[in-house]
Amino acid sequence: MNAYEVNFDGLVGLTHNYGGLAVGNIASAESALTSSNPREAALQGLEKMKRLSDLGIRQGVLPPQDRPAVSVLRKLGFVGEDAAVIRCVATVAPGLLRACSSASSMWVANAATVSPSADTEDGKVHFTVANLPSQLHRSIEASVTSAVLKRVFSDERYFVHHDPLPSNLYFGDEGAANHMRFCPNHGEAGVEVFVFGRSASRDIPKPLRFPARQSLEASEAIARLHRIKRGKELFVQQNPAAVDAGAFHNDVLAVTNCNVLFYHHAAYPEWEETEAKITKACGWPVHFIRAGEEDITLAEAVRTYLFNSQLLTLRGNEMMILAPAECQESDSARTFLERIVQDGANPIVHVEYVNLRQSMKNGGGPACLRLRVVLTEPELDAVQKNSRVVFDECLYNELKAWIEKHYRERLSPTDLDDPALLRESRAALDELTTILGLGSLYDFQRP
Ligand code: SUG
Repeated sequence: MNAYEVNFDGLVGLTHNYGGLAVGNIASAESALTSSNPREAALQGLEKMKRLSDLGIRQGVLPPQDRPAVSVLRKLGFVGEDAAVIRCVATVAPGLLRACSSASSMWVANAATVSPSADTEDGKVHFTVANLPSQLHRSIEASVTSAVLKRVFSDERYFVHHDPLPSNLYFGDEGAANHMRFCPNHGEAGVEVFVFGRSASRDIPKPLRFPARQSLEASEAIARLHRIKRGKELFVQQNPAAVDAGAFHNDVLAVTNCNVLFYHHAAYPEWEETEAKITKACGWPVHFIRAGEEDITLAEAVRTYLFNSQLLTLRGNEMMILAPAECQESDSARTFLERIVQDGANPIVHVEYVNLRQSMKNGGGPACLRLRVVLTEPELDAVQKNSRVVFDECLYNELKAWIEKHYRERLSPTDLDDPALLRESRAALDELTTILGLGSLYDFQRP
């Protein structure tokens, strides 16, 4: 059946800041406690959506979460008016205020794992919201993410929503960032590759320096829940050495689109074996575009996020790469990309660069900011009937004006105790739910 890959991007939230919260994420650690520009961050993300939409690629948008998460702070014993809660936590536990203020829900590649209807036994699109237990600030995203996805993909004839897995490191699940899909084209049955960093129950190599976030047990559970067609799921381990070099998610070093895998050879411990497994499971020819250490070092790949580029189908089988601007400034990344485009043996015909520096400073590149959802015509219609999250020029203009009206131009982690930030954020989100046609979504919107 004909189907589109729709990239749903997370809008950057009003509290975008550099709290240095993400362990194993080198950019986040390096930016820790510097000042951010939330307005610029949100506009950079919006311009990416517009560019892809202008290229004829289907684009959607998902709203940010309500931050600071006062409801979480209340569960931890802070009491009084919202402003009092924030003042108190800022004094006694500033790290907790930072965790509850992160705008990390923008990286919607970690929102959920999604299996298109062509891949599943029941012919429905399956969603499992990621529980993200390895980082406190991310573990508090799951409930609102569930509410958002259930609202956007609400038609039960087409969409199945699974609860997040039990919130424990045993079932640590990071969503689509550790999931890849191969297919002859988007509408045909594919092979889903679940990439894990460690096992909670089996004795396999693990990183020594940084945590591996995704567990094999979580990946196996999701493959079962999604009822992936027999023999069409694969489990592949991330290279522990790559996790230790800062590749905290698979998508830091690898990206697929249809029959192409673009990756750094250090992503997997045994790349030859990984390619052979994928080739066998697919049964159709796969282009492996593999960079070796001689092309770009692992450290430079992590610094530039070359493999966190978006790999997108343009028309027919032609594809493009949307790479972070940091790649254009890196001789090895840029040279490698130029070589790919010149090589007629692969379907990639075009490279573009995108400025996402505000997000990149927290370790979030182009691919982190989007959740891919492959939808057939009737499935896409069902989404469009229900809300206004599918991008067009008019929505772009409204969102741009909304960002310019509400977002601050400078925010430092020490500003998070300002109760005005909570008020500003809520006023903006309240307006946003109207723009996106989502109704009341957040706790603060309910009596
Ligand atoms: O979970 N950064 C995110 C970046 C997520 C990138 N996503 C993918 N690779 N798909 C993370 O590490 C930093 C937040 C802070 O430090 O305030 C952060 O959470």
